[in-house]
Amino acid sequence: MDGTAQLDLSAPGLLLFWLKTGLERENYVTVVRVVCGHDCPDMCSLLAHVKEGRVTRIEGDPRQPFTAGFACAKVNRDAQLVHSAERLLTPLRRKGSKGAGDFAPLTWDDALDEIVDRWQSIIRSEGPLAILGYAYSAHQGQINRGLANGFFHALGTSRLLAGTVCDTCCETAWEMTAGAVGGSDPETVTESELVIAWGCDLMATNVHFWAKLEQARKKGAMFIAIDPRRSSTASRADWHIAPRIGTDAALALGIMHILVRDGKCDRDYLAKLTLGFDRLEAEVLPRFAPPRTAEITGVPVADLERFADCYAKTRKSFIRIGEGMTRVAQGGQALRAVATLPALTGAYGVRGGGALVLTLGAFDLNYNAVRKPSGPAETRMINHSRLGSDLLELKDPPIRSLFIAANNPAVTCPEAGKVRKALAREDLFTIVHDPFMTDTARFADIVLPATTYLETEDFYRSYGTYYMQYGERAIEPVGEAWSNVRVVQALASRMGLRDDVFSMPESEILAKFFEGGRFGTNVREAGPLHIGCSDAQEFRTPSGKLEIYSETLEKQGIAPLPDWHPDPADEEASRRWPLRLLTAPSYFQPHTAFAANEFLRRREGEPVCILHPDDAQTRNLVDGSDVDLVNDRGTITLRLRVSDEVQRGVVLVPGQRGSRETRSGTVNMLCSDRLTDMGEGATYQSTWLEVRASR
Ligand SMILES: Nc1nc2c(c(=O)[nH]1)N[C@H]1C(S)=C(S)[C@@H](COP(=O)(O)OP(=O)(O)OC[C@H]3O[C@@H](n4cnc5c(=O)[nH]c(N)nc54)[C@H](O)[C@@H]3O)O[C@H]1N2
Ligand SMILES: Nc1nc2c(c(=O)[nH]1)N[C@H]1C(S)=C(S)[C@@H](COP(=O)(O)OP(=O)(O)OC[C@H]3O[C@@H](n4cnc5c(=O)[nH]c(N)nc54)[C@H](O)[C@@H]3O)O[C@H]1N2
Ligand SMILES: [Mo]
Repeated sequence: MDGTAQLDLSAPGLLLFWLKTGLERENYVTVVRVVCGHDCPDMCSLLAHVKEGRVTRIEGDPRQPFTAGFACAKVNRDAQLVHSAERLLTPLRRKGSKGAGDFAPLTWDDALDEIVDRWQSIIRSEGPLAILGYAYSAHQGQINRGLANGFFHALGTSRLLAGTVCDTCCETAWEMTAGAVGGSDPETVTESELVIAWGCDLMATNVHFWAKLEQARKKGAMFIAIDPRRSSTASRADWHIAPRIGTDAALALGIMHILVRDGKCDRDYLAKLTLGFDRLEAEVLPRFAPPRTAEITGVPVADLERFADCYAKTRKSFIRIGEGMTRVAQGGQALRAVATLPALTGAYGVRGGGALVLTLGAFDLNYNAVRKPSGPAETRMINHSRLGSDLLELKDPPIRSLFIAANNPAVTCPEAGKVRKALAREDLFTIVHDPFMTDTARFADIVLPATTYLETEDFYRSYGTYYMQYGERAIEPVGEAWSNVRVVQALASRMGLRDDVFSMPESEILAKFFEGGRFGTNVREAGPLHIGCSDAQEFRTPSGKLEIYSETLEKQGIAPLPDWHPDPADEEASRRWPLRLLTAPSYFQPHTAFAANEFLRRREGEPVCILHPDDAQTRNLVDGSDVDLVNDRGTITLRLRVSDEVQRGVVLVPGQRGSRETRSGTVNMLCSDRLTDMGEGATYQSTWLEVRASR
């Protein structure tokens, strides 16, 4: 905050103050409390400084205890994103061929009329299932995301099984173990004595947790990072354990084997609050003695012993579980095994102990009022990871029109080559709603300019903390940009939908989330609200216990006990392609939502792949050269960096970068649309390939 400013933070919502330097009109600065709408577990409360209708500065809001007054290096610069010269200012209609990016402006009325005409004709001839429409996660507001999906629900179109590229595997696996509940409160990590970031690059994707962790470390807590690569988090840990990709279940089971062997289990906790430990102990753990575990994971026996010893010493052990390790063929088993570990020492029973993947399950909100206002309960669901093949292959009826908001699947979905091939279909009427001309938007028939979160008001709830908050809009929409809410309300009215949510302002829709629920507070005025969380982990499984053995999984034909087996399809692929893909969001360019911020693009640098020096040497590849990444799905070209931050046999591709930045293609053109063992998730890291000099 400016040293000269007087800011009254006690008044919620809109805050006005003078700059002492002058009383002229241009010196009015409005400070608006907003909520960061980007896809991130932290959900910052932010203060947007606004002058003459423009955001001039963004800073963290000191009144939010978890995000505590600092914003990450990306969001700090969102004034540049919202006022970027690359913003789309009007609706556009395609002139050239699909993908060429040749468009002419048209009015909103003409654009909406054309969309509605086409949809009505498609519905008349082939029914609503011939339309697929969705909004994805780039606007985390429950109304901007939810109402767009509610609109397609009410229309009875085909719908997206959303989240499969992201968290459905870890969410399902957690649910099968602990139930539909959140994990440990991240704010209690300050009281932990041992903190483990298990497959989670805190510095990149959960930076406010890192700040809390620092407080615990000052009090003497030990910090261990478990990650196949030396991530920026791992390089700052007291100890970095580097298992092979996809072997976390074996690692966790190996640690459990030692805890049992040495009599270090909390038998009382296991008997009272878990189900099936006896079977795990008899049927699974004997196979994970240290020598075999070391062979599978690549973690030396001495390290396994030391890790088990550290873990057994305290119940105040907090495991922050990341999503990355579940994006492999056996990802669900990995999560279930890691989530079982805190039960063995009883860590789930104490404040500062336990595990956290997501907190979503704790928010008992009436989402359906917005997401499912009316329309058929059942419809045809399309897995997000299979978007390309479904658009190409579905019949009875085929998809004739596609509406995408807040998502860039031509870059971020698996089989991105298939996605582009599908988007190029001349008989697919495609509408893309985005603030920017993305790789996906280039294929659209109609592009609609979207606002960013700074131009919208909405209700937010975090997926990595226990806060919810209403965020006001900081500025009026840039150009002719419309929010997701405004677009779907205008479309709903034209399509004749009568549900009240399609004609209410956001501030009234807010109340819908709380109908019949347990939160009675005036959320709009309250600022950041903590919903409360018990110190001991609650279990909402059928048995009311932590289900090490899951009957629900058994009924689905999935192994009911956490286990690890080599994956036959991965083994087969690895015989043909010697390197395994490792992928994770990069710090300055996670996914593509910040691609229009030139400063952040430059800070991230050009798109690269990273190989271990030995792998580069055996292939005669030198740092800084162009290389082709090749497998059965295609070839892409990136700049090579050589570094021992990755293991031998692995190629790391940070982030997902668009066509204008990469030399050719994007990494997801190499990733298969195979699904995980649980939750139908994406398996980006079950991708095998070779790296060669580019010609
Ligand atoms: N600032 C910011 N925050 C974000 C996001 C963002 O774009 N920006 N994106 C958000 C989204 S959508 C998501 S899904 C989350 C994702 O964030 P995380 O949950 O942190 O998951 P990933 O970044 O996918 O992977 C984290 C780490 O897992 C490691 N890893 C990969 N495979 C394995 C494995 O087999 N075993 C182990 N132990 N580790 C492995 C990777 O090397 C990586 O360092 O972050 C969210 N947070
Ligand atoms: N190789 C590989 N691929 C991955 C991953 C990985 O780790 N590795 N991670 C996966 C994961 S976890 C995720 S969540 C996905 C994310 O993938 P995407 O959902 O495609 O995320 P972004 O690339 O950020 O694209 C979001 C788009 O929404 C736009 N947008 C922003 N705000 C708004 C708004 O308010 N309204 C509208 N209409 N549009 C808006 C942005 O400009 C941007 O174009 O990627 C997945 N893909
Ligand atoms: Mo994600």
